[in-house]
Amino acid sequence: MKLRSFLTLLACCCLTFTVWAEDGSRLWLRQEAGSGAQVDCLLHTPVTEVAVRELKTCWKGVPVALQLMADADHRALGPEGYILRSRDGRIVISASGEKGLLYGAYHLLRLQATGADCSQLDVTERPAYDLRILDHWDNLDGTIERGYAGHSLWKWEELPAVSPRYEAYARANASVGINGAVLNNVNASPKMLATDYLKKVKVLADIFRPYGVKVYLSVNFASPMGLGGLETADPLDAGVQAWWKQKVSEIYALIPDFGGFLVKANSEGQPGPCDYHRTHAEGANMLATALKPYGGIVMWRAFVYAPSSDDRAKQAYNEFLPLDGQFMDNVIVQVKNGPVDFQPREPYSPLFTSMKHTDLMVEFQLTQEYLGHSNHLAYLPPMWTEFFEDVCPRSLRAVCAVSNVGDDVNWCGHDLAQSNWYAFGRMAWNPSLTPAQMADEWLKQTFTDEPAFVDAMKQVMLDSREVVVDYMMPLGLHHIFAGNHHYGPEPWYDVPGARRDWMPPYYHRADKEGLGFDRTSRGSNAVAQYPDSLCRLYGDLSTCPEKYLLWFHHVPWDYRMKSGRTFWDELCHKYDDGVKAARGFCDVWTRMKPYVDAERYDRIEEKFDIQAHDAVWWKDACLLYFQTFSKRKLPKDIEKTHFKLKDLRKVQLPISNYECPTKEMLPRYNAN
Ligand code: GCW
Repeated sequence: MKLRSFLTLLACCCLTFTVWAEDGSRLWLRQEAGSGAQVDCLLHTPVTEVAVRELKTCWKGVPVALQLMADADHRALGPEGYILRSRDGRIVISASGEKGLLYGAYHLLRLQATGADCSQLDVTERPAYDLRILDHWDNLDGTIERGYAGHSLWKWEELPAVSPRYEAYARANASVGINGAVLNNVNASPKMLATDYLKKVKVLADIFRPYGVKVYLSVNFASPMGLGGLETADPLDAGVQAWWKQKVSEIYALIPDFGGFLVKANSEGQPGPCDYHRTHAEGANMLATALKPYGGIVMWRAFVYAPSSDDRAKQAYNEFLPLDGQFMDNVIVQVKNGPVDFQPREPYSPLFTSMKHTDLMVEFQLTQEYLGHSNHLAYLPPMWTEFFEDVCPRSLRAVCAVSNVGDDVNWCGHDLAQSNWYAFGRMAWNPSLTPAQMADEWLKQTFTDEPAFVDAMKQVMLDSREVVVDYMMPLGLHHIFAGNHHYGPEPWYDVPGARRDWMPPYYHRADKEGLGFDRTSRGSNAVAQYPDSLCRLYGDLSTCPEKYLLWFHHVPWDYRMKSGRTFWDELCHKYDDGVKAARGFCDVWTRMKPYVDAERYDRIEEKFDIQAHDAVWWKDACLLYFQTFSKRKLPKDIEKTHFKLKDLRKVQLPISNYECPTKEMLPRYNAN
């Protein structure tokens, strides 16, 4: 090769390298620009323009036509459904609404990116839910409550100046079907509704609209006081009602398709209707009345628990079930998947099978508050599938998830955590997609379709959540996290006089007899909140699935498990399995090196290394601590502990509730 051509080639390589730095910013949307495919669309709206542009840029196949159709078949698919068909040497994407065309375009591009055969297409799609929403817990000062991927994407100080990431965010959502974003934390500042801020919200809404993403806001129930200067926020007060009506009309004048409000009321210190001896339904309906003329909705959270309750797990049910049937039809009660709080594993919240006359939506959490923040891989779809085994997807009106997105270049802190954002959108569109299908799609689009890579990493992803459960809280253990953050173990954390339901011993109940929270009829009887068949199953120690054992039972240390081991030995083995599996992830990743660019390889390698070390920290902390109650030896066939309990008791991580610890902050053992 001549020197000149060599230098040109070198220059091209450098250019490609700089343009496509593998910093994770491109998510799963990594298709190279194509050769300018032929794309026809008679309709010209901002939404169809996005669809056409996406196809023209990336589609590399036969000509594509986008067609709006008004026949019954298309109308039956709703405004977002679509049909993709190969016909006479071209592909027709047809839908009854512009959003259907947009989602159809992304479907086609996904097929191309995953290497599917696009020659004989005959696909009909309709989303399972009309509302597929991401909740951001972003504060106006730029921090994100429980956010581990940097600061907020929304730069309130700079708006109306626009960051290119706003559009990139909307595009990513549209590509997986997410159609709503609640912009701010449920612990909401009244300032969010100030006119200055609403104008900034409008800028975001305008950018998101062509991507089919509606904007919603979390509101502080006492805004009429904090912002409006009224003396009360009583929902039955005429002045309060008038204030909300006026505020809502101001919002819709700026944002005609505004989605509505999300409300956390009378929970963890937030104000709410109960402050005025009104019910949650009265509070929600007052806001719903103001929003109704504009088509807006209220998402009212059922995440409530008072220090006086004998069992926190029972409280949402106790407070909300009596209100069943009292909410207006534009109110949706938003319930966390489990009865306590996004733990690595919880049984489903019994509200889902009891509140039959109220629209409900499930709230999942993508940001890994209780799953190793953005240091650990925990691919969440297996958790959602487990939930949907008990809760029929059709019984829900909508789904939402607390976002794991921040302003980190790779959006989610951990490159592999992008898969949870991706999968949430796909699942919300079609909850019967399997975790494996979604992992497969995501891996092929984000990395490579090389089978050796996809097969190995798919297995790692599918195993990851269960592995986290094993090394953190196996067999139904829950909430034994450190007192001042939710990253590491601190099962011993106890402050005399403090709220019991914020202390791990409240949840694990370790004593010389055994371990676990007795929620049977002999204990708190939370089990009675489940339908009879489940109540019997869970309530009997011999039939309770072992994964929920310590959630429902105080289990004697020498109880005989299905494996034939004593409960104590089984617990030790579970932790040990978790550690070994987490180390196994590091080994698999080492073998993936040939298939991954160096930048992402190194970043992910460091994350897996942290995860494996943290697994040992969890195992040693929990087993050594519980051993002070069980007074039993660790089984000989598990790995010896590396740490001493007294040293682990001293670990304090210098992090706030919106930071992920760095490797340097974490306890590490010497493997040799
Ligand atoms: O998971 C807990 C978190 C709080 C959060 C709360 C909630 C936004 O620890 O940080 O507050 O739940 O869901 O309201």
